[in-house]
Amino acid sequence: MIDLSRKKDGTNDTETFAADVAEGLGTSPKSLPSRYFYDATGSRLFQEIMALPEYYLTRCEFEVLQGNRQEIARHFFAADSFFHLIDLGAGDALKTKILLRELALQQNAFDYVPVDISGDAMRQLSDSLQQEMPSVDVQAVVGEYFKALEWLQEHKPERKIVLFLGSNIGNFKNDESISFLKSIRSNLSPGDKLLMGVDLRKDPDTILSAYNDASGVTAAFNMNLLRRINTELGGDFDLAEFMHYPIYNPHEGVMRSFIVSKKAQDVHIQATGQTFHFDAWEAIHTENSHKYSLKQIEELGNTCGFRIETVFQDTECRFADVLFTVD
Ligand code: AVJ
Repeated sequence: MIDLSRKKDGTNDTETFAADVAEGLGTSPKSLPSRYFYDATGSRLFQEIMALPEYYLTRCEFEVLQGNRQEIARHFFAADSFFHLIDLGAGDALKTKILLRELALQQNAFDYVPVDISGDAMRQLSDSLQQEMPSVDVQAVVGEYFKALEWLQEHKPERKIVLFLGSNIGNFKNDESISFLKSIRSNLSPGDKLLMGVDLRKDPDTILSAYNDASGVTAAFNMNLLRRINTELGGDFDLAEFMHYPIYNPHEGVMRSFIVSKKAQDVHIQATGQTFHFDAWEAIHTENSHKYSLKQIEELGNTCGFRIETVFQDTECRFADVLFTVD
């Protein structure tokens, strides 16, 4: 396993978290970065979200990958040369395993490079693949996407196929998704590919329900940000005085999640030594989840130096896995 997660400037994770929280809560309108959802509790809650009846995204992508695995494998093998299969934000790689099972039928054609910021997740994934698919060569990388891609470009000159599944691109703002895809592109060469999962535009009620489930799991996932600030940064958020509030804007195609303060209140955070005031009904913006039309995805790809090779979709056209090529 390759660990690129250590910071050069000597700051630790808690200090970075505290600085990001201070900045987000100190600015108007207030916000918190969605990457802080995923501590152990948040990751467990996200697993629960993926199993919710309302959260169609995961099941749809499963259907897309399951139904098209042979064709996807054909595209990957088409160039007939060894490749690195780089899985950005691999996590437990449940969906990638559908492809790996198919790809593993051809030995020595590729190695699997899962990339994730969680060292625990990468250790567990390496172990489970060793058990389930011992023939697959696994080279896990712990670190942020950019660093991992740069490292790979420098150390692994062979052909690359990048996976960015699960509609994780949706969390970026428009300009961020462009710079993200451009930086992926800058670490790829002609003939390399990107398979990206995107959630498509659809009935706004279907989208809203996916982020406002009846059992309240998504609410707990959102509020986990405040719980984390309490336990890790010595905050005194009273969770009962805040509420989860998601809203979908069909014009922009953006699902936004907020945490709303139910009353005027002050919150003290020990780690930053600051008190933050909330007006009654003041909101913290916590997440964006973009929904795309296929036309927008094509434009986004073209802007960043990618060309669409094939679009794979579920039968109801709710979700797409788009295969891009670098010319
Ligand atoms: C993991 C970013 C794809 O935006 O749908 C699920 C996270 N947030 N429910 C998404 C999430 C609330 C999810 N992504």
